Amino acid sequence: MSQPVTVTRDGNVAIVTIDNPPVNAMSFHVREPLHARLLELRDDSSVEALVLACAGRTFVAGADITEFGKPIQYPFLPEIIDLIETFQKPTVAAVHGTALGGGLELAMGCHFRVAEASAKMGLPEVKLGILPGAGGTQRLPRLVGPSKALKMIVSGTPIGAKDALASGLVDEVVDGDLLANAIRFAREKAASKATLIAVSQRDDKLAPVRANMAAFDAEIAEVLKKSKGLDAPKTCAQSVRNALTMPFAEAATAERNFFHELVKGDQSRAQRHLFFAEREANKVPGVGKDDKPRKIAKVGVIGAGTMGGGISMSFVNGGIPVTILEMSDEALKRGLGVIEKNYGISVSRGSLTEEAKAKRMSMFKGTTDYADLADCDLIIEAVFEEMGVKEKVFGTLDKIAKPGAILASNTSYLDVNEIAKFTSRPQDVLGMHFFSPANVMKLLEIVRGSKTAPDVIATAIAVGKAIGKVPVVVGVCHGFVGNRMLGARGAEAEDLLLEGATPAQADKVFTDFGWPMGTYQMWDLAGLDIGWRTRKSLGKTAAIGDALCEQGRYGQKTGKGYYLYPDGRTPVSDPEVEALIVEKAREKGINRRDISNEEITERMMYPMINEGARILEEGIAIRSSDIDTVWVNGYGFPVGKGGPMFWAELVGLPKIVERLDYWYGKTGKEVYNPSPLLRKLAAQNGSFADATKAAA
Ligand code: TC6
Repeated sequence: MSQPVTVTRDGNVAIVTIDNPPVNAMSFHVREPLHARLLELRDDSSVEALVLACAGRTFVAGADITEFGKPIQYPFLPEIIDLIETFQKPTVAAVHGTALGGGLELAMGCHFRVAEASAKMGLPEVKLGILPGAGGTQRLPRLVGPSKALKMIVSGTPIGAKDALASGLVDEVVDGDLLANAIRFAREKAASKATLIAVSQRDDKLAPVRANMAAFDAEIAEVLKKSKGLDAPKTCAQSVRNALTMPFAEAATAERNFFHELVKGDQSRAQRHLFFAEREANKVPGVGKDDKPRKIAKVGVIGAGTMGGGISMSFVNGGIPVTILEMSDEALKRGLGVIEKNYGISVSRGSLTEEAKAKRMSMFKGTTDYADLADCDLIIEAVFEEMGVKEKVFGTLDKIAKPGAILASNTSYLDVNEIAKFTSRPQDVLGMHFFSPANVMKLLEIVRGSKTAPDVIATAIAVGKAIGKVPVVVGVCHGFVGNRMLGARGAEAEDLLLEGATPAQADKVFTDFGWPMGTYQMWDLAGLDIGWRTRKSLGKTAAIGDALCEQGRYGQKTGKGYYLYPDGRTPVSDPEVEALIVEKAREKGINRRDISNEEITERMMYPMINEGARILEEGIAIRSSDIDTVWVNGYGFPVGKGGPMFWAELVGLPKIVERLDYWYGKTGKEVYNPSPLLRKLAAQNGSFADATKAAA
């Protein structure tokens, strides 16, 4: 193994190189030698300048997240950065790849930063439920100004080298040899003998803002608008504010204390869990390094409706041209028109230029002829959810698609193994289940059929990541992971109303929990007629849901459903619906009673956990963290609670089983019958992760 920290010399310039693959995280085994070498170099009079660089694909991408929550060993990162600031000779960070979190904090400890044009810099700690704890909230405002620092730290979004140069974060952007340029830069600074000012001592960008704290507080209120329920964004903002109101050392100590508080909290544990969960989801048993992804240069999408259009936009946004097939010229024109309109909205919001819109539109080709899909590497169908329709589509695709083309269904519920049988190449068939709006939602459920080839799974993961999705591989069952659990979550929604809850009360329990909306709001958004049609086809009924549809109340699209929508979007409780609920309860002989918020949680969220446990038990999900990844990225489960399975463990599996048993005893409904796995884990005080390990 190579040394994590080495020192080389180029004349009077010392070059310290960190080499800790894959992303040069600042683990203890880097911090210890780095601290020791820096001490030596600071006091070495033959060294006139220092360059801090990294080997491999990136500059330091942060502290080592795996060390969080454990006792951290000395030397700590803030001490190392403080040590760099004591150098009385120029120190220069040479930044390539991504300087993130503790990595950027390290670079800001240097007097100067030189970056490659492709480099990205940011403080993404907020996404892990923490704040930059090594001076980042203090040094970044001094370099780029408090307003920009506030936005960068609260959003966690990195900026590019050009922006970093313009805002003062870096001093030079280079196109050629980064190290050679950083050495040249360091040598020039040493030769100039100019006074060196540590970043912590700078005040020029703080002073003007200090003069109008009310305006800055208004900026804080604005950036915190989207951070509902999360502690880290608020703490980040507070810490940046401290840069204006406290001396550096005092504010840095406060920052460190905030860090320690946040890192041990449940929200940060949840968000760190999600960080690793997302990466773990790419590791699929039976898919190895030798299963190289196939090349996807051109994609075909069948269906230009809401899903097909959104899927097509996702690929085009990711730089992959798309041929969209529709049944008629009118349908095609309508579909492409909607896509153009959507891009137009982005232009009007300023997130896309007219040129970029024109370029994207030029990457779509519309057709009504299947033969035009013959050169596509991946073809995804997004047509009507009916096996007969899928049979026709896949039978035709089998005839026209080139050998090796991947044939995917965007089905939400249907059996992918059945669909694969409609072709002579089941090894090339899989499910790629996108979530609406497909150009926005990050989740991609990759449904692995019994015959799907490993390299087809590898390709779906690779192309999914390339277009910015979060892929999770799941097995074949009705509704896969997400929709199957969603069904369990909504199973008691009708009865809760009949027994005494109101849509507004139950939905508030959900929004207070951190969901973007509650069940009835979600149904109104999706369209109540969809469930009504399904119920009718299955011979099922739902007293309230059916009655609403019979009155033409299909949800938002008709201006009323469980709620009224006077402005088209915002739900308002409707006394008529409440009267309807009372009437239906009376018809059924149900005495309505007060339903507590706790009961709503137990009867909606615990069955969802139970279904998750069944899914895990059946091997439909590979690991419990995959289920969490599905729910956070596809259904708005609050990140600060880490996904349903992580949250279940916070609540306590014994408690969940006890309450499921209670409701099962009372109602006899199968959704409450605890799965054997859940019961076993609760009895053993075990975790879902243990169950995954045991199964592996
Ligand atoms: C911080 O710095 C706080 C400081 C205050 C201190 C007081 N630690 O994402 P990839 C692993 S907080 C440990 O697939 P990419 C990752 O799990 C930190 N491990 O690669 C994966 O492991 P696997 C602030 C880490 O090229 C492997 O590296 N920094 C860390 O798609 C490859 O990762 C961040 O939040 C880490 N810091 O993207 C940045 N980072 O192969 C977090 C990565 O065993 N990192 N790993 O599965 C990233 O955003 C991305 O990894 C990336 C590279 C953009 C650097």
